[in-house]
Amino acid sequence: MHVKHLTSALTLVAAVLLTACGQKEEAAAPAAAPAPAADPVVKIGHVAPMSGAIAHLGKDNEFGARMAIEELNAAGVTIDGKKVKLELVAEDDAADPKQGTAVAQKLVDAKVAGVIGHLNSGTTIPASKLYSDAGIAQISPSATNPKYTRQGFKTTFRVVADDVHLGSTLGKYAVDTLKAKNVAVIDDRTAYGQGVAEEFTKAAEAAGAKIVAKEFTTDKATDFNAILTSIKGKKPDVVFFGGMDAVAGPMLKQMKSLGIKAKFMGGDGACTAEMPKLAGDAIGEEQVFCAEAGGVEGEAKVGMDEFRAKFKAKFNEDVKLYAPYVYDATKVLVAAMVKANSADPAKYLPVLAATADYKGVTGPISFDEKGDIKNGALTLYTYKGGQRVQLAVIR
Ligand code: ABU
Repeated sequence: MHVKHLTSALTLVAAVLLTACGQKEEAAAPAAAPAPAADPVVKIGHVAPMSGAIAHLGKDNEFGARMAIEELNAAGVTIDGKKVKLELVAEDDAADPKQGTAVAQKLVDAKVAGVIGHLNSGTTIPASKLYSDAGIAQISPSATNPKYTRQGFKTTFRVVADDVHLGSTLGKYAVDTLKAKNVAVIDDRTAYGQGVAEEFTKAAEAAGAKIVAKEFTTDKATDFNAILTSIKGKKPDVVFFGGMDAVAGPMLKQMKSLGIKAKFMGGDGACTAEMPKLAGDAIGEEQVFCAEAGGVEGEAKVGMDEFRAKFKAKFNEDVKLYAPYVYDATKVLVAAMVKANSADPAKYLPVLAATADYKGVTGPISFDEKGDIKNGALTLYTYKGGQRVQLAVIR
């Protein structure tokens, strides 16, 4: 054999032997234990303003969602025979309608199974179209503008009463209980503020009050001297403000410095535990009256009180307004998935719509044909000694 051919043949034999040895070594290595399969993840979106003037309320809402998700994961959630891990996907809409739709699209793209939020009517309503188009269930724990659930979408739900209920009850209360004859109305031009002020106005007029002034501001304003000076000249018994606590607090301070002694009323957005901090001593004793868009009393209050204590222990903060409603909304959503044996919105949406008397910390939850809470309550509050004090629960 030619030397060159002999060398090639030897090289080939060596290569075959080396490969065979390698294979033998591999085969001899102990097989690695298969990694345990991770629980499938079900993503739940949450949106609220985590920046801007009402970030304190957004944080309150997000804490409510976190608490529910953590409890559910700790207890174990099984869907279709498989243990799942719930994952909160939290977004900040800064209470801004444009940012609201941007983060809604982000949640749709992230394929969340459902959304809790948004906090504001002005963000919740435009975002609801995106969730509806994507077939994703949305439960708002706090947006009270009636339009939200009146768009014919099958995906919109709300666990609080709406502005028709809020505004009409407060308007009647102003006249029947506070004996207001002359009323001034201010709103912040948001979907919520303007809507609740209109409902209040209709009810106060129907009950016999005269609207002596109608003014407006914005949800970012800090100086109200011009509108309050004009209002002062009209001598109202009550000033109603449609807007949030971040504006209501400074407005009360400026009313005090102008010597306006009228009672001050607000809807749920100005009915927070933060108001005494925001208004300081301008909040007065029983000068401010407002309503939360839900509430429990009697034996049902035990669950709410326990929730508040647990919340305080966990986050070292008091509930500011809607955290318990967010907590319930999250649990109602997951209960529908469990009952439907699916986290696919197409499968669990009809089950969610049929929710019947779910026992929440905020009271029983069932939805009407629009997705609104059935038989929603309101809680009237005033402020005394720097504390929010409950007056009555009204259905
Ligand atoms: N309901 C008061 C706060 C949220 C909103 O409706 O804009």
